[in-house]
Amino acid sequence: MTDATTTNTMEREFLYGAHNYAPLPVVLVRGKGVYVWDEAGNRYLDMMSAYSAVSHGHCHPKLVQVLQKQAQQLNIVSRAFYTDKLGPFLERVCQLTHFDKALPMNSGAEAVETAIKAARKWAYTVKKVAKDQAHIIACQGNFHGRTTTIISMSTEPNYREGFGPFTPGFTLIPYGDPIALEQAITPNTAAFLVEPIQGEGGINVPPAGYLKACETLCKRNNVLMICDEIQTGLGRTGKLFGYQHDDVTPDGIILGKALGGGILPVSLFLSRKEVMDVFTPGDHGSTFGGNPLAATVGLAAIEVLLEENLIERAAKLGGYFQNKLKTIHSPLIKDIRGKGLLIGVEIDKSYPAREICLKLLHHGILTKETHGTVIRFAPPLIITEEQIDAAVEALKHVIAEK
Ligand code: IF1
Repeated sequence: MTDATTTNTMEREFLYGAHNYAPLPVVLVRGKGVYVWDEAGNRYLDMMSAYSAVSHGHCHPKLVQVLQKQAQQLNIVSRAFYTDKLGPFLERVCQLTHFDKALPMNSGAEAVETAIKAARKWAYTVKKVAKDQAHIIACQGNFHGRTTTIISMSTEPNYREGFGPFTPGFTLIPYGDPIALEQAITPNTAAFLVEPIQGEGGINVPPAGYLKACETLCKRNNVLMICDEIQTGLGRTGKLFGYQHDDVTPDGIILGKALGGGILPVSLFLSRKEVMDVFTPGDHGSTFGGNPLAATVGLAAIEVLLEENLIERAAKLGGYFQNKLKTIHSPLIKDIRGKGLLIGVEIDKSYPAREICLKLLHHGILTKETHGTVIRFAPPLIITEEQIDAAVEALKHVIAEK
C-alpha cells in the first residue's frame, strides 16, 4: 500500500501543504459508487463518503453527465446577471422543502454565515432588537464550520486556540436540554441554531421530542429556529431532513455537502419569506454561489436522490447496519448510535479510534474517527447489505485484534 510512488505523493502533500490535516496513509486516485481506489489499484469501501458529502456515490453517472453537458455550456457568470439554471434549482428546492426562499452559497460554512446574518438582520428589522444587541443561541459540542465567526460559538478548544479574538453574540447551552434553551432566551435572542444530530460532536442523537420542545419555545418567544442540516440533510438520517424525526417546522435550514452530489461544493440557506426578505442588493453575496454549473448539479442531485429512493434506502439500510453492528459482542464497544446511515460506534478509550481506522484501512475500509473514541460510519446511501456485511466483518476482525 505504501510503495515508493505513494510515499512520494504523500511527502509532497506534507511538504508543500499546510498541516491542518493528518490524513490516513492512502492516496486515492479513482472512485465509483461506494468504492475508491488507491495508486496501486487497491479498492476500498468508502464508509465516510467525504463526511456525508458523497451520498449519491462517487462519480454518479447521471450527475457526471449533467456536469459535463453544462460545463460545455456555461459555468461562471457571477450573480450580477440572471442565468437559466439558478431559478429552476431554487424553485425545486423550495418545492421540496416547503421553504419560501433560498440563498445559494458554496461551502457549508458560508451558508451558516448566511443564516447568522439573516437571523441578525431579522432581529433588528423585524423583531426590533436594539442595534448590535442580537444574540444567537447554539449548543455545546456543535460543529457549524471553521470561519472565525463560526468558531466563536465552538466549544472545541482545538478549533479555537490561537484564532481569537472571537465574534461576540453567541450564547452556548447544553445539547439535548430544552430547559437550558428556555433559560437562555432573552428579548434579544435572534435565533436558536441547532444540528438535529451532532456529527462532529460524536454522532450525538438528542432525546426524542427535543426539537419539538425547542420549536415550542422558539415560537412562544419569537425566536427563529434554524437547523444545520448540512450533514443530516437530504436523506442521510433516513428522512429527507433530520428535523423530520421530531415533526417540527424550523424557520430556516442550512444545506450543503450532499447537495453537490459528491461533485461540487453547493450550499443553501433556506427560510420563510419574512426572514429571507431582510436581504437587499449588496448586503450579502458570493462570486461563485449559485453559478450555473453548481445549480445544474444541485438540481440533478435532488432528482437522483428522489429517483433512486435514497432516503428510504438510508432508513432501511441504516437499521440493518446498526443491527449488524450489534452482533459484534465485545466489551470494547461502548455504544452504537445514530439514525439512518449516520452511525457512530463508540470504542473504549484503551483502543484508540484512530488505530482502528488505520487497521480498517488495511482491511479495505475507509473511515475516520471523531473525538478520539467514535468510529463514524456514513457510507454513500447507495450502499448494499452485502457491502455493509463486509464492513461489519472487517470491524469485527479489527476489534478482535486488540
Ligand atoms: C472538516 C466533522 C463532519 C458540518 C455541519 C457545517 C459544516 C459541517 C453540521 C461546515 C462540516 C465537516 C467539515 C470537515 C469535517 C466535517 C465533519 F468531522 F467535523 F464533524 F462532517 F462530520 N455544519 N463538517 O458537519 O461545512 O464549510 O466544511 O462545507 O475537516 O472541517 P463546510
